[in-house]
Amino acid sequence: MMSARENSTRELRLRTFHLFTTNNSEAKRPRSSSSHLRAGLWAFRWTCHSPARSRRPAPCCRRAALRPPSAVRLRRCSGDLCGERGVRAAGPAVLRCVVLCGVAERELSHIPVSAWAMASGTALIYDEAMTRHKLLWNDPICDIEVPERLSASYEQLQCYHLVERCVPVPAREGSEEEILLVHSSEHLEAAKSTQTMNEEELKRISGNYDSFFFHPNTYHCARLAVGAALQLVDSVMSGKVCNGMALVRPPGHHSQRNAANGFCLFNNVAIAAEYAKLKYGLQRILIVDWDVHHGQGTQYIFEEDPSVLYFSWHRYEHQEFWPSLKESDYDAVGLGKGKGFNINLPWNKVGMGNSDYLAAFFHVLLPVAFEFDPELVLVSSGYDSGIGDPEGQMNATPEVFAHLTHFLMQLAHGKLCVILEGGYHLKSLSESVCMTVKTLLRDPLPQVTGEMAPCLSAIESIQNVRAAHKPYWKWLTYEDTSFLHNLSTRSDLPKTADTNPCADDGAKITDSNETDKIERFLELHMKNVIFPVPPIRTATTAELKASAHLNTFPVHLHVVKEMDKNEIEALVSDFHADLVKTNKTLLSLGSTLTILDKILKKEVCNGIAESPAASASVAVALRHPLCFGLQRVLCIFVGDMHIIPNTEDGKILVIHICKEEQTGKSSSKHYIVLNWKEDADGNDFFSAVLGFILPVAYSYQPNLIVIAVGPNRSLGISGISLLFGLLQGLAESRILAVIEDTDINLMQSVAKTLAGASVPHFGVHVPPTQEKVNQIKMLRNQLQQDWKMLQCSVNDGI
Ligand code: X5A
Ligand code: ZN
Repeated sequence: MMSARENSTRELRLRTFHLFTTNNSEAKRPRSSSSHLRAGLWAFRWTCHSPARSRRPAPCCRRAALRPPSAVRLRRCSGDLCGERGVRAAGPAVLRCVVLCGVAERELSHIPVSAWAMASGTALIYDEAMTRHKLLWNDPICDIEVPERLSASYEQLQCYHLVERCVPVPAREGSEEEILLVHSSEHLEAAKSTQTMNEEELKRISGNYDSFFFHPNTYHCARLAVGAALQLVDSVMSGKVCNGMALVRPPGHHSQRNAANGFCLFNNVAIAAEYAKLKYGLQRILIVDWDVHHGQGTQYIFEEDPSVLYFSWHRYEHQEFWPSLKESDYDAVGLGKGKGFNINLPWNKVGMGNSDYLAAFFHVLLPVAFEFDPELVLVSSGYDSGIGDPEGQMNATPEVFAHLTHFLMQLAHGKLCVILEGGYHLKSLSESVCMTVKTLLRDPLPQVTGEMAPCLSAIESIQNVRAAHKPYWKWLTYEDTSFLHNLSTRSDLPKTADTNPCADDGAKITDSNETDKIERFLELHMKNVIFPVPPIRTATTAELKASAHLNTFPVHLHVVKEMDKNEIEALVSDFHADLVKTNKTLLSLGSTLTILDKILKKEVCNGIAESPAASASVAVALRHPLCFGLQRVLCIFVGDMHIIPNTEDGKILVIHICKEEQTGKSSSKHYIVLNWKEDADGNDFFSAVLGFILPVAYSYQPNLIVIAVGPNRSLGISGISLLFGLLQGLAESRILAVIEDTDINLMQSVAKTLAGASVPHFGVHVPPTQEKVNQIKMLRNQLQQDWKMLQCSVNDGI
């Protein structure tokens, strides 16, 4: 007989196993394991609440409080938050266990809390009822907001077999009380009164607002849209799922306290944020609005509220584009206590594309978001910022939304709620929705297509918003940011040549010919973008698994068979026979190559190899993939590197992170030295990853990534995990980890991150020192001609 403890640990592993099999096999999901899940074999998930955290980074005990104890004893939850059966750990961190399927409590005692980081599952909310709000008369402004936006998106999700991989969550009507969290009772009553109106009356009352139409079903649909957003917040905050998406109509972000506006009646996302604050005591919520319109409604609602950080990029064209407001510009930073918590990135040109959006994330949103350290992330997810949209006229292709989603999944322990806003090109919309959901489900990401260089106008906008926010954010303290007043897009100025050819193409996409053309383009494009996902996520060798005790750890690692000695010798002698000094080195090279082979053959996504000589392993491993015909391998090496690989042919790019200049070699295009010693009192590395490493990596577009940790590493575990987490979006997630370190915590953390857990919590955020910022500045100046995603201002060297 198995003891209760063994039994529950077994369940824990089964669940984890299930997670990866389902995540990775698109169509052929093992039915039996799915019904196991439904039957509640693995019946609980964890979430963590930390009570009363101060908004500003406080002493490190704040973070320490978040770390769960090694095991918790389960007892009934006091019910103050969830009202469900659950647990409460000793200490300030409250761990709640939601018992979904009635597993007896005594069976669940002493679950290793490492399971906590694995809270998993993606909620999908869709209710056909929300297709029953529609325009009844002729109105050329409103006629794009059609019911098919919802049904087409859902059908495309079905087509990719994504629906069945999500946890279905029903929508509900938001209550009047919930709507009143944001809206006035006058507004609520006006909306309610439209249910019984005839067409003429509906048309008249619609005329009271800018760009809105009422239908007799509108009020019901809008309440469902609100309720869907709240259901999603509840699913994520209760730990039932880790993240999710709600497909809703009508959208919300233009709606204001007292007015409908821009196809929006109630502000779904704003209500969700207020609800999360109230019900879960959250103190920091991030709203990312990637819709192509400015969510002025959301801005007004949170303008003075420092607990909600609102970021929006939007087509602006010097206030020419709807809603044509002065307060949509970069200098609207928030009011009163909310100063610094409203971030507007106005696009002054149409045709912005993948690289412009990524640059905005690297140089504006992500550093702010990491410093803000949200407890929950909400996305006002409009896809009218995607290619083919008649409103946005931008050029971003669906796969970029996978990357944007992936970045946001690294915040707030992965607690991410994506709520639909706009998006009016049905094909572009539905493919982008699929990219988002696929990423939420932790599939490997497709490569972003197109030249990786932001256009001049995008850089100008980025520079100005950075300048506007410099007083409010520590990471900007030592950056030189100055306002740029003469913008290249001002019509009274002579036009400067633009670096991005796409951006010059401001041709209007209005006629149906254009729409069809983009539809055909996307049909083909997505065939190239979607790729078969390897059946196994993370590979390791038996030796490592035993030595690092990773078998007691709830991450499913696939053990690969090792090569025999002769085989390795034969392979190694082709490259660097001289490197192999000991038998042990030879064997570890064998493990490394075995795992690498599996990655290159696409049998596994990623893998971890332990090596007593990381430099040697890396030197061999770096040449091996080139024989497979890969064109670009990115190697990030942390610590002392004894063998510097030859990078002259451009097929290898090395970023070497070490304590001080020890190689005597200075940085060049393909060999970059970053002297970075992580601060002992807190984490300052994220600014280097976001502002430097990611832009270089995205500019390079590698086909494979090798991240190696050698001796004498200058980064802590969280910094290294952050590298793994953020770089996973590249190279179709093909990452090989080579680790020369006996630190089990490092191994486990890397394993977890590769297996798809969100990055662990960092130490307290400290701003990088002036010296460190200067180094990045110098490297940026030296390299931004080669690696164009580094550009974030037009002053230096463009
Ligand atoms: C949600 C959304 C757009 C309104 C445009 C009015 N609204 N011209 O995308
Ligand atoms: Zn929009």
